[in-house]
Amino acid sequence: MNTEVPQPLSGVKVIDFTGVQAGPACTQMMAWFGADVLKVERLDGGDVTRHQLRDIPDHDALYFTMLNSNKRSLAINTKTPEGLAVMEKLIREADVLVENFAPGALDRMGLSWDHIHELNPRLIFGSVKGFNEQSPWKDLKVYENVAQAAGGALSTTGFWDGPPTVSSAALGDSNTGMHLLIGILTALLAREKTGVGQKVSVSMQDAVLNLCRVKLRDQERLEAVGYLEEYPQYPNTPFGDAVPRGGNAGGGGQPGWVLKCKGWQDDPNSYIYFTIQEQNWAKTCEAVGKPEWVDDPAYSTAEARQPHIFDIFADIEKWLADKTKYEAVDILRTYDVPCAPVLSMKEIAYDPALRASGTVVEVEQEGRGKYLTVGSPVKFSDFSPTITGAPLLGEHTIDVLSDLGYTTDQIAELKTAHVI
Ligand code: CAO
Repeated sequence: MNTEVPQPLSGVKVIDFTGVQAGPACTQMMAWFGADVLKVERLDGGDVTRHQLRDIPDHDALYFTMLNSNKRSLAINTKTPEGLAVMEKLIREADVLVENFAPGALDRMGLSWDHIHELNPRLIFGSVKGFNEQSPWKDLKVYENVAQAAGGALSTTGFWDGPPTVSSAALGDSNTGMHLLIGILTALLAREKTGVGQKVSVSMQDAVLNLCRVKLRDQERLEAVGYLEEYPQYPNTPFGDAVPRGGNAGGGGQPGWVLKCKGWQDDPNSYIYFTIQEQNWAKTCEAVGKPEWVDDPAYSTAEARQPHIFDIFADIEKWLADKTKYEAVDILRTYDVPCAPVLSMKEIAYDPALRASGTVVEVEQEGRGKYLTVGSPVKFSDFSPTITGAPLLGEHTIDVLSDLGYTTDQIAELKTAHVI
């Protein structure tokens, strides 16, 4: 790493008027990459995640610390004229303002996009809502699973004989934050050319759908031909008129499934994900001890395999029965079979390689001590993000107001008036 290179986003001033997960995930990544991110929070407890699911009484919850590292905190009542005046001063000096309040909350506070743009035409305004402006549901408050329901993830996840199922991956929250980050960085580049900032909006429904595009592909295929040959339903169960839930089937042209390994009876994660790569069929047969499958017409093409794909997987499970998931992957990798052990969160937390790469990091947090969190999944050749602790509520209030030109007396008055 070249330590002389400044952090990529150094000098970018971000007002982080966000809460819960979608907005904070976006601004946290900006902070990791060097932006000066100031979290603006309510006086009464700040971001709700400070209090939710606490593991240590009287200390900010991991939910908060894991989404707000590398930031500063200003605690202020922005619904007072004095608090609004502080926000307006901050907006005049900032490059980016990000918010994810309920629809209309910022307008009610006196901070409409028109007003923000007037205060600082260069500022980029990033906004997350559950639904986009054209949606009949645009007034709804939205959390993660609501977005997964509306974005197509729920109806297509799970097993065909069970209910729609949520994903544990934050498709609605962090994923939307990442989309917003792409939009904000794009708008920052556009500003280099135009000198003017713009509003960047991402809805959670749209961001979920963007990740479910293969299911929209399948809907079109279904309407065209009436079946989806890579789904477990094919060819024995009739398809309806909408994409069904496909269990653990592979999403592309390569069939795959979750297969049991040695010890599955006692260990809920003793499984691998196994993929049959069409171009690797001969080596796959060799790997699982079935060389006779290579040229057998009942097995040698994807089309021939599909009607009895679960018998094939059952045979492969017999081969896996005396191998742990790690032993199995170690063998299969030598035959170029795309596969991985199903890792528990415990295995991930203690994985030395994820620690070495900075994907999982230990961070020192005031009052809490060391805790584990995710580091940057994005790796740069000239820069390595350092993850630091999250701010205490209002930890930087005095510093921020002093920097804005408020005198000690004025700050004391704001305190007396319960503005800060
Ligand atoms: N000072 C004074 N008031 C403040 C403030 C501050 N510093 N910060 C926020 N507020 C006010 C807001 O203006 C709002 O006031 P009004 O409702 O009177 O206008 C109020 O606090 C509550 O805002 P909120 O948006 O946080 O409302 P909520 O907690 O009821 O809803 C959520 C939370 C997430 C459902 C909603 O914000 C939402 O739908 N956001 C958009 C979608 C989204 O990002 N969801 C992802 C959440 S991650 O799972």
